[in-house]
Amino acid sequence: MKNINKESFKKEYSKRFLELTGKRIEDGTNEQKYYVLGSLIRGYVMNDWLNTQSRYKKNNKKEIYYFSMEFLIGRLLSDNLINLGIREVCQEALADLNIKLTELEELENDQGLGNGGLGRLAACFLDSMSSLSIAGHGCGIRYKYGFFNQKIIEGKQVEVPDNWLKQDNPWEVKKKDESEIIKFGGEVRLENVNNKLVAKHYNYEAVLAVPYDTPVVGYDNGVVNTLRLWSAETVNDEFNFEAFSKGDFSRAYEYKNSVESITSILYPDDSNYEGKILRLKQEYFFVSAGLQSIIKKYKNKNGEIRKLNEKIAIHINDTHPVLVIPELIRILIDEEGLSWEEAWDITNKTVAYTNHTILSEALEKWPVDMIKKLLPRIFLIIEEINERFCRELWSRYPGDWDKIAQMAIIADGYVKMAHLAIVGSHSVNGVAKLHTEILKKREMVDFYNYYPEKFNNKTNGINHRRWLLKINPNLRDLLIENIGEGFIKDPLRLIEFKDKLEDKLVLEELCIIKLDNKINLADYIYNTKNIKVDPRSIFDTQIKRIHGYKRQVLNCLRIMDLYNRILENPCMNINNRTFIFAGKAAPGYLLAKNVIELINVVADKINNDKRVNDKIKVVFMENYNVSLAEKIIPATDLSEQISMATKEASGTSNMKFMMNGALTIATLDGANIEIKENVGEDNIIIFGTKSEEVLEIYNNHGYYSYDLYNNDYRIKRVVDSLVDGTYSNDRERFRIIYDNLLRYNDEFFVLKDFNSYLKAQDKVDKLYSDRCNWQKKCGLNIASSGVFSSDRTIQEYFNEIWS
Ligand code: 26Q
Repeated sequence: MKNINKESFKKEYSKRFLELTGKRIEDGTNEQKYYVLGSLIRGYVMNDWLNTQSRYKKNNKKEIYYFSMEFLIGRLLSDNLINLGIREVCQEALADLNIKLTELEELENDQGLGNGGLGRLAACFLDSMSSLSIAGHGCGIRYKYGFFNQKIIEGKQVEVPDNWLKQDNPWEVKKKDESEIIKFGGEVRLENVNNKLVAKHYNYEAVLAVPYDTPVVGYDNGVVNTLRLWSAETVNDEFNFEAFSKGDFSRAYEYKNSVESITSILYPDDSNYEGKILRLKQEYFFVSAGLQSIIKKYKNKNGEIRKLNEKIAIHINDTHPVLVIPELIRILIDEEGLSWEEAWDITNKTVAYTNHTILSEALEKWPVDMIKKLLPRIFLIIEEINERFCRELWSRYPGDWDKIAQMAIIADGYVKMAHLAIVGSHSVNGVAKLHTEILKKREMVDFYNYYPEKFNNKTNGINHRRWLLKINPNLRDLLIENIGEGFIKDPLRLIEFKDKLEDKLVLEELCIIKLDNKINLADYIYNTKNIKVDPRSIFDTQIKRIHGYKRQVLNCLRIMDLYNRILENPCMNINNRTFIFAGKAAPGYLLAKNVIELINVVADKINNDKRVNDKIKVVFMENYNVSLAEKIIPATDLSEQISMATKEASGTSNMKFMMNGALTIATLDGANIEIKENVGEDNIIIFGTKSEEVLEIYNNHGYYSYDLYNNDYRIKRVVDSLVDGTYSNDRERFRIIYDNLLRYNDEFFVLKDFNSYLKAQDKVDKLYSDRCNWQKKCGLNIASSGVFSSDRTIQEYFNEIWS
C-alpha cells in the first residue's frame, strides 16, 4: 500500500471528483462523494492486487477457490479503509473538505447476495484468507437483485426487490475479456476419434458468463485476493440475431431476457429446497464458468494438468456448487484427454465439501429428467460416478440392497446432491462439534462408516475485524489500551483481557461503552420506528432468519406471558427490558410470516399499554441485513440463541454478540455448546431439552404438546390468547401458529421448553441486578471470544483440508 498523507489525499480526491463527475466537490451530491471515494480507494488497491497475483504466480503457491452460491458481504468502504490502515487519515482529509466520512459510509448499499448464515460465513472467510496471507478466492454469482428488502405493512412482511446495482458499485471491475461460454441442453454423442470414444455436444444453447472481480483486502499485509462473481449475457451481442433480423423483435427480446434471468435473482429460501430449473441453471452456470477460468489460469502458469490438485483446492459451500465434481471430470476427460481414473482421482483430491444443515427438507435433490435435459453430458458423468460407487458398495456389502439403495447417488428418479458431494470429495465437514457428531452418528452414518477418514469438524467463526474493530470502536479502543494491538492479528490474545477485569475502572468503562452503544441504537429506533426505548433497560435481542426451529415463537410467548404477569402484579420488581427482533421470512413460508405478524401485533399492544410500557417495550426492526446487525449487536445485553437442540448447525450471530460483550441465553445447540465450553457455565445461561433427549423423543414419538397445554395454566393462557381476541379481533389471525403448537404437536418443542426458558429468563433478571458481576461476565465473554474468529477457522481449513 502506498503511503498517503492528508494533503496528498485531499488533492487526489478533488482531482478524481472532477474527473468522474465533471463538478466541484461542493456542487456534488453525497452519492457522488461516496462513489468517488470508493473508486479512489479501489485505485489504491490496484497495485497490491496485481502484485499479489504476480507473487502467487512466481511462488507457484497453492490457490484455494471457495465456491458459494451466496456471499453476504454487506458494505465494503469502511472495512477496506480499516484493513488498509487509512481510515483516520481519510476521515481527517475529508473533514477538511467538509465531508463527513461516517455519512458517506451510511450511503453505501449493502451487497446482500445471500440469505443468512451460510452467505455471511463465506464473506467472513474471504477476509480471513486475505488477512492470513492465504491465496484464497471467492467464486459466485453476481445477482442483479440481492436478497429482497423487507417492509412491514400493517404488521405483515412485504417483499420489495433489492435493486442494489442502481447505485454504481465502485468496488467491482468487469472483465469481459475473461468471459467463458456455458453450454445448456442439446445432445451428447460418443464418437470414435482416433480409436478413442470422445463425447461431443451438439445443439446446445450457449450463454456468456462475464466475470466481475472485487478486491478482497487483507488486514495490514498488502495482500489482495479476488472475489469473482459471474453474470449471464447473450453470446452474440444483444439479441437473438436470427429472430431480430426477421423482424421478430419480441422473440429477440425474450431470448435476451431468458439468458439474463439466470443471474437475476437470489432464491430467498434457506430451508426449503425447491426444484426449480432456473436454480439448477444458476448452479451449473457459475460452477462451469469458475472452473473453466481456474483451469485456463492454471495452464497459463504452465501447470501440468495431472498435478492440478497440488496447486488448486476447491471448496464447496454446501451442496449448491456440487456440480464442480462432474464438471471438473468433464473438463479433464473431454477437454484435456485424461482417462476416467485420472480425472476421478484428481477431482477427488481437489474438492472438499462443507455441510451446513441437517434439516432434511433443505437437502438438495434434483429430478433425473431435469438434469438429463439441461445438462446431458454432466448427467452421463453423474451416472458413471453412481455406477462405479454402487459397484464398490456391492463388493463391500454384498447383497445388502437396502443399504446400497440408501447410499446411492441416483435413486427414485432423483440425484442426491449430498451423496455426490461426499463420494466425489476428499473431505466432508460440519460447522460445529455437535453438528459434525450428528452427521457422523445419524444423518450420514452410512457414509461415515464407509469413509470415516473424510469426516471432520470445523467450527464456524466470524471476522473479528468487521464484527469488533469496525462496529464497536470504543470497545476496540478499550481493548487496545488494556492489552495492546496484538489481538487484531492474533485474536486468541483477547484472553489477556481476562486479567484486567479485576479492575473496577475497566468494568465501569465496559458499562459506559455499552450504554453509549445502547443510546445510539435507541436513537436509531426512535428515528426509524418512532418508538422510545429506555437505554437503561436490558436490551434483549433475537435477530436471525425467522424459522420454526429458531423459535422466535418461544421468545414471543414468553413476552406475552410477562405482559400477563405484570398486569396481574403491577408492582412486580423486574429490570426494565427492551425486546428487539429482526429477521426475514422466506416469502412462501406462511408460519414464519405469521410469526412476524404476531411479534408486530404484540409489540403494538404492549408499547401502547400505559400499564406496562415503562417496564417493557417490543421492537421489530425492519429489513434485517448486515448493516442493521452491525448497529444492533454492540448495543445488546442479552443474546437469544434458543433454537431447538440439534437443529441449528452452528449459528454465527451467537459469536458476534459474545465478542461484543453480551451474555447469551441458549439451548445446547450448534456452537452454543462451544461458547459455553470457552466462557464457562457461570457466564452463559443454558436451558431447554438437550440434543440426546430431543433425538430420543423424536424416535419414540414420546411428546404430546396438548397434554402440556392442558396441564399448565400459564401455557394454556398464553396459547389461548393467540386465538381468543386478546391480540386481534380477527381470531383466525394467528391460527397457523396456534395449530402448529397444538394440532401439529409442536414440532420444535416450544411448549416443552417453555417453563425452562422462563426460569432461565428469571435468572437473567437476577444476574443483571448485580451490575458489577454482570459487567464482569460480559468482559469474560469478550476475553473468551477469540477462538470464534474466522481466522482460527480458516487456519484449520488450511492446515487440515486444503494443504
Ligand atoms: C437450496 C436449494 C434451493 C434453494 C435454496 C437453497 C438454500 C439456500 C441457502 C439452502 C440453504 C441455504 C442456507 C443455509 C444456511 O445459511 N445455513 C446456516 O449456515 C450457517 C453457517 O454454517 C450456520 O451457522 C447455521 O446454523 C445454518 O443454519
